[in-house]
Amino acid sequence: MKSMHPFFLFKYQFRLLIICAIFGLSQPISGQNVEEAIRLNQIGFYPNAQKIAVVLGEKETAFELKDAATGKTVFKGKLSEPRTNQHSGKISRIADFSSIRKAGKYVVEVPSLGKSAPFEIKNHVYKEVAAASLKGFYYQRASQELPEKFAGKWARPAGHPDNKVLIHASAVSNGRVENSVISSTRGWYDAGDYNKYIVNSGITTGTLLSLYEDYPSFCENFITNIPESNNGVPDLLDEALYNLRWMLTMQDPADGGVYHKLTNPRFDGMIMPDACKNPRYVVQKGTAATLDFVAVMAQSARIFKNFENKFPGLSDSCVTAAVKGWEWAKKNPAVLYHQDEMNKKFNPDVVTGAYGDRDVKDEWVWAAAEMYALTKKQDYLKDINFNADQPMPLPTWSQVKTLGYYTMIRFAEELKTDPALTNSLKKNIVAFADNLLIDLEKQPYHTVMGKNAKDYSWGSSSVAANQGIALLYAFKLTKNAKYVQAAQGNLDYILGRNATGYCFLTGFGSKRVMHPHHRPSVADGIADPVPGLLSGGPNPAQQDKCTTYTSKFADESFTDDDCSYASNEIAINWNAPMVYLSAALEALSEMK
Ligand code: 9MR
Ligand code: 9MR
Repeated sequence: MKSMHPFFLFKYQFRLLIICAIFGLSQPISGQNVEEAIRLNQIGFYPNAQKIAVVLGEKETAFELKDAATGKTVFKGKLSEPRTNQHSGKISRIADFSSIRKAGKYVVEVPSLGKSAPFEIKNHVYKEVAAASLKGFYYQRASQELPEKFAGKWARPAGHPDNKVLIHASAVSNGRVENSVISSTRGWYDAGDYNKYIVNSGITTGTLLSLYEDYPSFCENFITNIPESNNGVPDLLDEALYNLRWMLTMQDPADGGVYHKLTNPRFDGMIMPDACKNPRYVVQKGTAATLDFVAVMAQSARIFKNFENKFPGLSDSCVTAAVKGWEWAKKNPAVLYHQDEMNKKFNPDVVTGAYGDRDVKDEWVWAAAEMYALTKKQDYLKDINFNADQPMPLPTWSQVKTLGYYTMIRFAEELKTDPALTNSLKKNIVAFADNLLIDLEKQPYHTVMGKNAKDYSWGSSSVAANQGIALLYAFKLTKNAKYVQAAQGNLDYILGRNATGYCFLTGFGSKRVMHPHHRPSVADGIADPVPGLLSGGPNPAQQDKCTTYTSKFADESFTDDDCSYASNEIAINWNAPMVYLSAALEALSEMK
């Protein structure tokens, strides 16, 4: 366009605009035109599952299902009545092709619009999604080289050895003076940053271990190609153990309290792990960290008891750690982590992720439930209020009560728990699920996710996944398949049937997340981001102030830009429920 007269330039741009307008939302993806006004799970569906696509707009009333290779029409259907989106006011209709069960590769076509992303109908359709999500944790490993054999083109040298971590002034204790050195290697990086936070590690590890306890036989063949594969232990447990070994180092041997986090004073730059050289500290012990630690150690003790021959003494070490942690918490029932307060008293200032929980009642519930399940001692439940008469909160890093419910239910029979308590917890889980299901058929994307604008909080993809998990527990309790269908709907949401049109798991889908706020993905010079990581998803608060958001509507407030830590970071506590949901659906599909 060298030296074009301004008038022609204007005309040229105008023509471009018209062309764009004609082709509307379509954009070429993986070599074909995919109509973005048609939204669906870009991976696919089980043969007997509910199969739904969403068609944006009011005008169209019919759709076709076509064989992706031959273009042959296999089904013609009518779109539903229009639905109005409560967040954006946009109108859409539902295309339901659940009756098609034949395995194959298909597209949905709305004649005047175009074709959807291609997808499959087949058994084990989420096998790769589930395995990649678990493999995502391998890529988050600190202190370890990732060789090509396991990491493919994302191979990288080890970063953050963490064998010389400093005791922060806030963390001094008997035998550990300020700036003395401890070793605290391994563990997973928390997220797009490289720090390691016990509170967030707790819910993450607990969620993964619960998948193992809920679907043990599925986990036997849940394979991710990690260095420990073939050691006779499920990969899921090997992966969890990588983090568990780090967690064990975070307990102060002097008194059993657990450091809140292992961190740089400030975030590393957007550089590779091995390029990071800043000193790292363990900071202040706290009750939330200690109780989350106790819960995970108790659960691990239970699980690794059955692997005594592989890991001699591990289970006992976990018991000891859990008991010591519990005793510390008893003496320190509500020591909160106030980062700003801490920084007023101690140097250096620490400004990385705070995970500053203001209420530890729920951590008490979770830890008590796990200790009780481990020891069968009623004592642990003394003074613990399960508050089953109040609405059940969805698990998040700051709210873990429901993890305690899940464990109490899982072991109710074995523990001969008071039926009054068990029944109240069961009722609460089912009530939570029923509440999610209200008005499902009015939802623009036909998902329980997003009914409430509050679902679009920081890390909203994990809200979808955790709702899915709660629904699967409701299914276990009632055997009513409607709960599995709704859980599946939330996986459909994550994999593309949502208001952004993105498949939120890196490495998957036709409309992919390419620029997560994830330091290795930004710094490694490889176009594709590290795979198997769940992007946070829409978050209308837009705390990152990135300028590339294109919408303020709650369900659209997402930008695939690495500036966006508020909508497009990845995090271990979001990946874990993604692993659970996709793997549990696979496990359940095998049982039918
Ligand atoms: O990279 C950091 C990310 O992991 C956190 O979630 C986020 C919020 O705490 O902060 C990111 O770091 C940014 C910092 O807060 C402000 N300066 C720019 C940093 C990198 O984008
Ligand atoms: O997931 C956390 C979210 O609930 C908080 O609102 C947010 C701001 O404090 O921090 C999120 O956690 C980040 C953590 O602080 C640092 N590592 C990255 C985490 C995910 O963005």
